Amino acid sequence: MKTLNVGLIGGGFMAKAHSLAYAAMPMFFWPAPALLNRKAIADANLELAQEAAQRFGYEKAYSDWRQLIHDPEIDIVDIVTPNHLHAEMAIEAAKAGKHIICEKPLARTSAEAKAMLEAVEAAGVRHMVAFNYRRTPAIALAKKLIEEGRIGKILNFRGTYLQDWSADPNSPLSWRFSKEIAGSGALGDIAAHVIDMARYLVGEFDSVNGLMRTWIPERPLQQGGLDRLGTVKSAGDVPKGKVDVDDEVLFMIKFDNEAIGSIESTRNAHGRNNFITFEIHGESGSIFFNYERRDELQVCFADDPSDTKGFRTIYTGPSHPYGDGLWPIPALGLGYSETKIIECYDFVKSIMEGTNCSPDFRDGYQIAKICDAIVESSEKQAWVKIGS
Ligand code: NAI
Ligand code: SOE
Repeated sequence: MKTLNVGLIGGGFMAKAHSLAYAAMPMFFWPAPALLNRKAIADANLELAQEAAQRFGYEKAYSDWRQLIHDPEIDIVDIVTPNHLHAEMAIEAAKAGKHIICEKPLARTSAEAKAMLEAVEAAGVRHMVAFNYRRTPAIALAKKLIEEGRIGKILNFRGTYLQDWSADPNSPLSWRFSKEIAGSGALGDIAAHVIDMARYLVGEFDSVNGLMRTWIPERPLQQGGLDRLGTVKSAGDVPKGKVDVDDEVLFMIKFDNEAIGSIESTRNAHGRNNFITFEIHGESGSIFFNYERRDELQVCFADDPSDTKGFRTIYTGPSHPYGDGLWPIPALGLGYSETKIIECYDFVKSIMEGTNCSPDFRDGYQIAKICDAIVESSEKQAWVKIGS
C-alpha cells in the first residue's frame, strides 16, 4: 500500500482536526486508498512549529512554510492557516507540483480564488477545498434521495448557520473580524459552508440579494496566544480594535434550475452553537437537517398515507453513504472528526485514482464569486447575478 507524505501549514484548530484525520482515516476506511505519513508541519515561528510537531505527530518542524512546500519528501500540502495566506501558499505549492487541500473559504476574494484555480490547473495537481460538513452522512443521504427523485423537483432551500461565540462584545478581536485577514465575516466564515451545501444539493446559483450588518464595531484586542473563538473573554479596560467585517448576513437566492432559497448566518445568535440547518421542499417531499443532530435526517414524502404523513427521522448507519467505513450501528454518534476523516478519505482516493476532487478549487472559486455578489448586492440593495 502506498504511503503519501503530508506537509501541513498552520498549527491551530484545524491542525488538530486534519492531523487526527490523517492518523484515523485508515482505521475507518480499510483497505485505505493510501497510508498517510505526517511528515512536516510549519507554523509562524519555530517554537510554535516544534510544539505543533510534537502534539500532532509530525516528524519535522519548519518556521518557514516555503521550506515545507519545497521539501522533496512532501506529496500533499495541507493549508490550515488564516485566510489571507491561502492564495500565496497554494500557488507556491501548485508550482512545486504538490497535491493541495486548503481550508475554506478558499480565498478572501474571487480574484484570489481565480489565481489559485489557474495555478492548480496549470500544474495538473489534485486540489480540494475543505467544506467538510457536506460529508456528514445524513447530508450525503439527502443528496442521494434528491438524485433518486424522492422529493421531486426542488422548489425551495432554506438554510442557516448560526453560532454565538462572538455575541458577547467582550469576545476578543479574532483574526476572523479583520477584512484584511479573513476577507469577510460570517459570510465567508460560516455562510460559505451552507452555500456549498446549497450548490451540492440544489444546483448552481443564478443571482443573490443580500443584507449584511456589523452589530459590534469594535472588540478588545486579543492578548497573545491562539485564537480561542470567544471562549476566553477579555476582562477590564482592555484596548479595542476595529471590526470591519459583517457579524450577520442574510440573502435570497435564485438558482439556475428555477428553485429559490435563502440563507442566514451570524456568530451572534445567543443559544445557537453550530446550528447548521436546511429544509428543502420538493414537489413530492421535504428534507430537514440540523447539524446539532447530525446522525439524523428528517424526511416527509408526499405519497405517505395521509393518516401517518409527516416528518420521520432516519438515523444514519451502515446502510447509508460512508456507512461501510464508519460505526456498525446507527446512532452510535458521529462527530466533527468523522466529517474530516471522510474528507481525508475522499481526497486521498482522488489522488490515487487520478480523479477530480469534490469540492475542488473550481467550487471554491464559484463560492467566492457568490460571496462577492452578496457583498455587492448588500451595498447596492439589489439583486446581483453571479459573474461567469
Ligand atoms: P487558528 O487561528 O486556530 O490557527 C491558525 C494557525 O496558523 C496558527 O497556528 C497560526 O500560528 C498559524 N499561522 C499564522 N501565520 C502563519 C504563517 N505565516 N506560517 C505558518 N503558520 C501560520 O485558525 P483555524 O481555526 O485553525 O483556521 C484555519 C483555517 O481553517 C481558516 O481558513 C478557517 O476559515 C478554516 N476553518 C475551517 C473549519 C471547518 O469546519 N472546515 C473550522 C475552523 C477553521
Ligand atoms: C468559527 O466560526 C468556525 O471555526 C468557522 O471558522 C468554521 O468554518 C466552522 O465550521 C466552525 O466555526
